Amino acid sequence: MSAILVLNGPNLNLLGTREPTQYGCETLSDLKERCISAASKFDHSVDFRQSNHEGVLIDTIHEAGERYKQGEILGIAFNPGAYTHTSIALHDAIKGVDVPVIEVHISNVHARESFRHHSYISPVAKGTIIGMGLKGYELAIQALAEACD
Ligand code: CA2
Repeated sequence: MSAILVLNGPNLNLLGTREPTQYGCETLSDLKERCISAASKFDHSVDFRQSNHEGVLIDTIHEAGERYKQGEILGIAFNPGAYTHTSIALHDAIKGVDVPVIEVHISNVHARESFRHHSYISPVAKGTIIGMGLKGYELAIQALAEACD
């Protein structure tokens, strides 16, 4: 059994507490359950993490690079939160390791403020899933589980 790393960035610990129109009513813990259930359909496990700190996210991506090399993980479903739009450091971290990353956004960032339209992550991601709510994480898990590379 391999694992899929589900990594969430800043403020996503607040899921389900505010802004239900953008992010729905489910909590981060509900999201974790969804991810575990989605991965179990492919006999995979989930390593579910959230951090509000850019450096912790970078360290987790570096660690994932090592784990991918060892065959321990299949890839990362990554919602970088607002760091999507600001972080060259996260861009460089993903570029610096060999691990497939699917970028996930709960809301349709292109239908929101213009500062959310640019992503530093998309050019280094294998793919992006945007605006599909929490279902997007399940789709990312499916994509990583069914990938042939
Ligand atoms: O749509 C997404 O998933 C985002 O990555 C969410 C980020 C936002 O900055 C990105 O532009 C798009 C924000 C996550 C904050 O989540 C909250 C959830 C509930 C209450 C407050 C914040």
